[in-house]
Amino acid sequence: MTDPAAIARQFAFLGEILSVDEYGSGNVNDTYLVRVAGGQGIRDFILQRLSPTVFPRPEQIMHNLRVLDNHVRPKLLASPNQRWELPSIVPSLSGADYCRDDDGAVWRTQTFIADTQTFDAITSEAQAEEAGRALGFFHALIHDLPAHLLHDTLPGFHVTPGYLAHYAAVAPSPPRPDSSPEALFCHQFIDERKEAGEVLEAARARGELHSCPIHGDPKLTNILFSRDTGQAISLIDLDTVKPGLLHYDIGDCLRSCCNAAGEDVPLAEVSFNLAYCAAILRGYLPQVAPFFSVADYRYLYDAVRLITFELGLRFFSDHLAGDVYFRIRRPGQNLHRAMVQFALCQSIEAQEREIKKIVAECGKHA
Ligand code: GN1
Ligand code: MG
Repeated sequence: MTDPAAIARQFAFLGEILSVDEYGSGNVNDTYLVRVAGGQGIRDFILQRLSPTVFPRPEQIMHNLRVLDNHVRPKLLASPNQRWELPSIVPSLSGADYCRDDDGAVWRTQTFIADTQTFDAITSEAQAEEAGRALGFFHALIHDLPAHLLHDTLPGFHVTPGYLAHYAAVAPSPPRPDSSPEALFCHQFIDERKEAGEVLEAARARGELHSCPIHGDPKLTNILFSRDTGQAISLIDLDTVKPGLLHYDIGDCLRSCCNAAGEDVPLAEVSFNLAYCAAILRGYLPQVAPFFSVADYRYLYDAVRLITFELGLRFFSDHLAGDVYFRIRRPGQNLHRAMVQFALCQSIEAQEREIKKIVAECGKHA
């Protein structure tokens, strides 16, 4: 294991490194907070080792970050009244955007956006509306970014039929007789819904939905809220900014923010909160109205149901495959995470009519 403090010393910080500590709750990369004392006082930075298992071409991620920065920064400078921040890349001592350790893994450093906080669960409609507004603002910022400039850093990401094929390859069929009741539940849950896994890709193939640059991972803990005003002022974790469907993002934001208890909680606490769903769409839709089509509205319910199902499927498949993709902190965690997403999916399905009504109402006012 490479020493993160030794890696931190390879970046061009203007000052003395005071500490390097593990940080955050990400499931994929290794993340550290680097505290530096310099001329302007103490400043924090985020140092990350990009997961080589998940991202086999990490240099493409760094390329995309540069492309994103070049596209977004002039727009932000042109509208100084709108507080929105983008983490900047801190160069290495040799002037590169990243370093490699002895194992070849890529490490990069970005500025930490000061005076902000993240939340594990939404606690008010105002906060939910901010989360939705932030995603919509981000979509508007990147919508005109020419997609051909971006590498596909994670082929197949959010293409549900591909995850179903992976599940079929790792799942014993029929399920092993000694499977736990939880595992049997997951097998059956997936089996009953596998046809629905096509819904967004089929709409894309029919030309109803179109590919455009997206964030890829706009879950609640990737939204930064200002400590002063409570406004959402940044979306971080930009590794999956690449072409996709807006529905992957809005589906993921709704599944994450409307699961009022959070992502790793007892099953009894899981439910999809309709008031937060309405608030998120109230914040989101006006931002994207100029480029959101009638078909885009039509697939919103499908998006939140599908992305929730898909994440459960991804967690369960990884559990079956031996926890090779999502980091676990205790045995069986990916099975439990899958159960949480499937319980949330059931809550979404049970409220289908209400969710569609909310979409229709919010659509009228956007
Ligand atoms: C992973 O690394 P992190 O925690 O931001 C995953 C997302 C999932 C999320 C669930 C590249 O994101 O797709 O929604 O876990 N990222 C990747 O918590 O697979
Ligand atoms: Mg991520």
